[in-house]
Amino acid sequence: SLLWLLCVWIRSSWTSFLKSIASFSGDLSSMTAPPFILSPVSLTEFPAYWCEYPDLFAAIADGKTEEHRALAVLRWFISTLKGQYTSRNESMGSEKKPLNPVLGELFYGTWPSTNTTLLVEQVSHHPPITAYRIANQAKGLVLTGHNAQKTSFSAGSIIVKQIGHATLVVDLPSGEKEEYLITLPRLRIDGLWYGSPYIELAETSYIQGSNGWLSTIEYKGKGYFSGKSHTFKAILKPPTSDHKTEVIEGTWHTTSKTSSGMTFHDVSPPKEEVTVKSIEEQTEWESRKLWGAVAKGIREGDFESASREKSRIENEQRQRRKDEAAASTPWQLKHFKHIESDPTYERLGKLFKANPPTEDAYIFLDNAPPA
Ligand code: CLR
Repeated sequence: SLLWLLCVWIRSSWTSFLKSIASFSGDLSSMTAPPFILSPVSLTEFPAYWCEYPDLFAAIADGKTEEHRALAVLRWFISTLKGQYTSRNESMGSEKKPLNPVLGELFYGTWPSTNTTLLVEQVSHHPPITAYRIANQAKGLVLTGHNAQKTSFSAGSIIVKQIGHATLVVDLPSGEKEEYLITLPRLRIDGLWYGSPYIELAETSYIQGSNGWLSTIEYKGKGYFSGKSHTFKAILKPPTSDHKTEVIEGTWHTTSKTSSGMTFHDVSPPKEEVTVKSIEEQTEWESRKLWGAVAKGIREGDFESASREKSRIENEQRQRRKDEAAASTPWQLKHFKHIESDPTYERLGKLFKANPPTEDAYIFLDNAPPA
């Protein structure tokens, strides 16, 4: 029957997709995936996951002591993980391949409840690198970061090493600045053989405060120390022995507790998704406008027009790069400036022996568009 043929086709295109992953390491974004695994959302939208609980972000500024603020940073960070790593499974049934942003692609948003703003720019296409800035001006909070991925294949899973880091700057009422360096966990994409990929986090990530407080977050999945998926253990270590170490355990997509049994984080309340201008109000470089036709094709199952529109965008980009080369006028970033080594990363990274010891960064040019 027709259904049988369809199943056979899906299996064979999925199998050949898996084979192409297995024989490959590097940049997954450039790989062609079968249509049923395509997401209509561009990677430039992903930094919005950092602030889907804008109150928890804002609460960092209300911490009266270094310890309270370090705990608030950790609580906010853990509370972003569910959105970052499980939300495609929730909204689309499995992890999907996001649209690969073009150089210069932009994504702007706000969280009106707390007057928090988001600005994202695709700062490199090859390899894909996304830079972002999230600010709550009234609270004196700014998160700046960039991310890229290195992928490899191991024991049936895709391993994604996240490259890049984020820094959070807190303007204290005293006029001093407190900084936090945030590193990112390693991802494993499992469930590939069943055609329903999902993410598990692995290894360790860190949050180092300039006040000396250090969070070490260890991630485990099914079959490790608890047997449960999405398990983590965070240890918040004080700079001196005047304070005690906090240990927090739980599953990041639900809740966690401190060692005294108090609830530490709970992501069951509804999240606040980022608010974005309507497509009609967006410029040609803004993600949802730029990918509008492709996204429509994917959403409606019209993969022919999706792939036609995608080729049109990619050809346009290739032509643009050729023209730039011919005129010797390389593409200029709009909101960020690239620096080879980030002094904040080096200074704070030293405190926990960050690996690598130095990383590049993208500095915000302080030119957000008017709201
Ligand atoms: C991007 C930065 C975000 C967290 C995040 C979540 C999901 C990751 C994504 C990052 C990078 C791209 C990614 C994606 C999951 C799947 C996708 C690794 C790290 C790859 C390119 C697509 C693989 C295709 C399979 C679904 C078969 O803060």
